[in-house]
Amino acid sequence: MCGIVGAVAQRDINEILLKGLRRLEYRGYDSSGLAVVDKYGHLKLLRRVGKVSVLIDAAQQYDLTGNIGIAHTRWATHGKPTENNAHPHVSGHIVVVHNGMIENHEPLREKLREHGYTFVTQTDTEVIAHLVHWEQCQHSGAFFEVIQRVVNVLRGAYGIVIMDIRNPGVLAAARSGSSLVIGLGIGENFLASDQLALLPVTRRFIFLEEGDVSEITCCTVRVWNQAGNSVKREEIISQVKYDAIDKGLYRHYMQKEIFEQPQAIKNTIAGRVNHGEVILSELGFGADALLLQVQHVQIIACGSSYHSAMVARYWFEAMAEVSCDVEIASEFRYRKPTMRPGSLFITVSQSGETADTLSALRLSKAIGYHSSLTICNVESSSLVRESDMALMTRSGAEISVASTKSFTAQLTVLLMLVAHIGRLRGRCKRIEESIVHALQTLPSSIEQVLSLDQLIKTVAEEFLDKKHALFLGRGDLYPIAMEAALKLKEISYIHAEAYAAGEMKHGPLALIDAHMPVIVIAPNNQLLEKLKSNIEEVKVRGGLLYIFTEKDTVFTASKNMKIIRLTQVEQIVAPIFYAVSMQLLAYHVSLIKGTNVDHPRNLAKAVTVE
Ligand code: F1P
Repeated sequence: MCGIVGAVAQRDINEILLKGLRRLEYRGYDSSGLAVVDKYGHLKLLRRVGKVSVLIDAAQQYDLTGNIGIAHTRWATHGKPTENNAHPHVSGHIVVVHNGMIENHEPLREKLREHGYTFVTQTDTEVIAHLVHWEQCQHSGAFFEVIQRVVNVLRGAYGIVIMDIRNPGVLAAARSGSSLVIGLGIGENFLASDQLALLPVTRRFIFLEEGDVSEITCCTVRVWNQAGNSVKREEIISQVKYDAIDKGLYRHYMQKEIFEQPQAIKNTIAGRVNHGEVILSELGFGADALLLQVQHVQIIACGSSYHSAMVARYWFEAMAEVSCDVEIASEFRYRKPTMRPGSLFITVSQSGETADTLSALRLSKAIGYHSSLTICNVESSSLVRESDMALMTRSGAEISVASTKSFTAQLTVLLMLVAHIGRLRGRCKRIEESIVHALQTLPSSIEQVLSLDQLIKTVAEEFLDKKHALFLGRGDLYPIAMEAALKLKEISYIHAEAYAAGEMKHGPLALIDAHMPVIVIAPNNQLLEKLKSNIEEVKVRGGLLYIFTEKDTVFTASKNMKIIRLTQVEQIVAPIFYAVSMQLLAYHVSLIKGTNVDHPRNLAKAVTVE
């Protein structure tokens, strides 16, 4: 989604802004721009459609030196991705960049028109620029007070950074539903939507909280909370790796992140499993007492995170013997959910900023859920801050839009949580021991899947001319079929569907012919024989079968049936293990089709708008 960088310093900041934009590219965007104020107080504005490199090339032709500036990568929501709609937006002496979406922009636009403002873009952001200008012209007061008045009338989600050309030593910022971080320097300060943008200039950060308004100069940082009171927010030293956005020797981030999974899982279980036990002490004092009262688990998530939650549902019910519902956040938040007594509300999210998931968490509090827990990859995220408890996935920064290592790390954490809650509920100790053992052997099993990269590539070659694909699984591998279909469609643009294999005869069998590839996830578990009957149904109708299974299962390859044999795996972790083979398949299909692996069209890494 959109990205923001702002800087106020005693040195020239245009390099910092452009470098920052480059480091935000992974979030997905379609245009970019920057505005600086030079030493004579003149505004210099440059915007371009397409890659940040286009903006950087254009910047070579102008003198964009200045000590204060703001920059933005835009992912179009209101108005097409054109140069004119790209941020920053200007109203008189006010310059604005904005992440998020202003829901009441239409009535505000009408009102501003009555005040004589003319709109030159189709964006909702232009409303903010005019509003700040109007407020400042109408009433005297400090810059932050103007911003406070403006945000009071805005509805929706925003992270905004504002510059006043007449006062070119101050940047103002406000956040509600869209993250903003202040980077602290010596004689210089910065703002960004993501700390990654600022790692070349600082490691010291202040994460703004919901409703905060802030003003930074090169030497001062001030923050006011939603109630308008001046507050001191904690300074944090970032542990995020500087080279988190470095591809190393890999061709794509997705490839790198797929191959990082054995290590990501090792990191995720480190210190949390020992002698057959799961230890989740980071849940905090009193957490066990809370979890002991849990009678039901409600999990909310979006996209790949929803699929990991779907797998966890099988696990919670089978291994911790607690009932579990899973729902997509955008559905949950807009129906009128009834709450079962003693329900634990879990959110799963790699970014921790997904707008719908965050709103669902807030709704859960309003309707009285017992307690909330998030499983997340970003410690400083809104979900982590707003949940009662948090369990971090430790997969490291994930850059590719399509989730891979964060997905398998989520499953790893969910499985540990199942073991933990199961133990508290007095479930069989042997289950916990088996979970721990399976998790400890998982990294080496995944290494073996990764060693089949070239074999999976040859399978992928057969998808070059395919327009559709069907993925089948049963039990806890059904959500993995869903995830596999999502991976394939998001990065190769092949239309893909997933079905619980037992559902085939209720409709999808009608699709089967020699042009329809059917990818079956066939682990060596108690459902294998059932699955074989479903495979037979496809086979006799001439379907093109690709069976991903283990070394010792009994399958005979035939004309239209390819068997891809992976190593044997502990069945408890089979969903995590097979997910990796499906990621490799999608990755290679994308390569063969020549699509943009890391930045699939129309998609973004953090979905901060609903
Ligand atoms: C959900 C999600 C990801 C997906 C992509 C867009 O985000 O759909 O699963 O890979 O990055 O967002 P999150 O809530 O897990 O951050």
